[in-house]
Amino acid sequence: MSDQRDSVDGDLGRVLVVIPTYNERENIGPILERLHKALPETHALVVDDGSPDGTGELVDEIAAEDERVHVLHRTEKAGLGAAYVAGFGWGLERDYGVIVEMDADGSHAPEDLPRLLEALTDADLVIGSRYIPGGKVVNWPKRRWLLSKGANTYAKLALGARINDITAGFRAYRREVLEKITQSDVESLGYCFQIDLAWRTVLAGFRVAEVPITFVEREIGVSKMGGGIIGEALVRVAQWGFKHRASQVKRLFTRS
Ligand SMILES: Nc1nc2c(ncn2[C@@H]2O[C@H](COP(=O)(O)OP(=O)(O)OP(=O)(O)O)[C@@H](O)[C@H]2O)c(=O)[nH]1
Ligand SMILES: [Mg+2]
Repeated sequence: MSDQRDSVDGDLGRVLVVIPTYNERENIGPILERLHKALPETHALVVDDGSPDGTGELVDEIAAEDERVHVLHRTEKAGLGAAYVAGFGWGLERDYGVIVEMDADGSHAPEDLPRLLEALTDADLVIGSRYIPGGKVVNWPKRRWLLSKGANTYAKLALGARINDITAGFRAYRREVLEKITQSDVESLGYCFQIDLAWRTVLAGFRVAEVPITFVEREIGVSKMGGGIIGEALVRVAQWGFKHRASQVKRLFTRS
């Protein structure tokens, strides 16, 4: 096998794809296969929160046969955000130069990942975006589309961030970004976690790029989306927006 790396720019280093799972037994095998077909050298870290359906044990079996697959077992379901933060920590302790967020349910196509990595050559965070030309969503009822689009418009207005899909969960970070933005605790859980990290990236002065992706709603398994997740995002985003605007005003006055 060649020692060519899956990242486009050799300087970016090795790639780790972090995949959080909760009851994804039927999805995880096929998604890992698709990932390695698209990017044979890339490593995957599955972060499983003790899935009752045995997802964690299944990935243990896969990992025993495939050195590119790793598992982080956590004892209880603690939310997507906490699972990602644990996964990032695992990756940062090792020599990965790029860390990717990807769902296990097939919504994020591993086949799109090479394009995300390519865009990292000129950016520090690349977001797979549904809401730029060329991006789209498949299999969503109108209600769900409106919710997602509404959340993005709300966040864009509240924060003034120039990101079209700030809630998207398919993204690639240079390790330097995660080293910096996870220095302070990340408490956001659901939807809001993605907004939180993107906003931290912007505030820290890193470059954010978006590439269009097709998002496909899960066919197998159960969604974990609920009302609490939406409420959390509404409140927190308003707080961040207010804080940002207040600091802008303060700066204006201290300058003059
Ligand atoms: N480790 C861990 N993974 C989770 C948790 N909640 C969700 N996940 C995983 O995070 C990914 C995204 O979760 P989904 O349930 O698909 O959430 P969603 O994409 O907002 O909603 P749907 O696509 O409608 O199902 C999937 O791979 C889930 O298995 C959690 O508490 N812990
Ligand atoms: Mg999903």
